[in-house]
Amino acid sequence: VTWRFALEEIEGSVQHRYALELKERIESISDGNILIDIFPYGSIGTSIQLTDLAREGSVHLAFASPGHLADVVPETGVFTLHFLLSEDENVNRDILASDELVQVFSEPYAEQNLQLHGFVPEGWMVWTANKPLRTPADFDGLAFRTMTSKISAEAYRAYGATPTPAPYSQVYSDLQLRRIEGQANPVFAIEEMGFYEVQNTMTFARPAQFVTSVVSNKAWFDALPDDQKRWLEDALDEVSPLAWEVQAELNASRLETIRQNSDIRTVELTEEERDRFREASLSVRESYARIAGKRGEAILERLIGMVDEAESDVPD
Ligand code: 6CS
Repeated sequence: VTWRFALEEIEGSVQHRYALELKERIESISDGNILIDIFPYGSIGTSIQLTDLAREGSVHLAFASPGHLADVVPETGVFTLHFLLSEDENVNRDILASDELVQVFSEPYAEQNLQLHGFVPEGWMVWTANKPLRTPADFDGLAFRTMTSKISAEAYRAYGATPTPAPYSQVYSDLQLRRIEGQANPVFAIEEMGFYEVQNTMTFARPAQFVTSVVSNKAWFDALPDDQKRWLEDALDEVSPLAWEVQAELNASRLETIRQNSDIRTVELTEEERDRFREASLSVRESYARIAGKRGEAILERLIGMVDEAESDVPD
């Protein structure tokens, strides 16, 4: 049999490396009886289209990023909120990899015929524009590309920007044509999608990690023979820590690549500057609660609790 796995990112990306690791494990444990066919971003559609294909079962496995998915599974919009997770990347890694978090979200995903397998952090979001973005005032009226869900737009509306939702594949040309003036993505993506070629400043504010989720068609997953289910779950468990290493490595090495290939300016915000964004971001939690309802609100509170608990466990 062949399992089809659709990616929201191109070859060489964090998602692609993840998929290759999964493919190797599944093909080996099944003695070549299961093959994984990887579909990198491009040929089969935008993130939302990939999610639709996974919901209807045309692809078995897919990445589904909350930034887009939140219009389908509103509770996932919590990952688009700024200054919510920890400043400590390792705390975030542990929370995002926890069984508890997957359990909390499994019902909202299941209602959309999606089996949630886990969350994958891909690094801090970095802002690009043709100027530094040091204060919310720098966002004033800025046509800023966001992922396509309503809540993703709210995060930047709160800073005064004019949010311009667009699929990932459209961002480069929209920047080139000046239909948008800025966007946010992890460094590895800014490099591989070439955004640094059409922007002159990267602002490091660490507002949020880029988080994605790994899903499968629920009916397909439920019907898998027990041994195949176990192979998939074990392989996903093994790949998750590797993905963490891959994102760290790519985000570091590609910053060097960007520096070598351009004279882009990099701006690191001070804690005081970040505080202003933090303050401005808080109202978006109310928008989230409105959109995601009671269950979403409970998830938000639990996530805040998990961060607090994990941070108090961290030795100084
Ligand atoms: O900005 C986006 O739309 C995309 N960014 C990344 C890093 N992965 C997939 C997502 O769709």
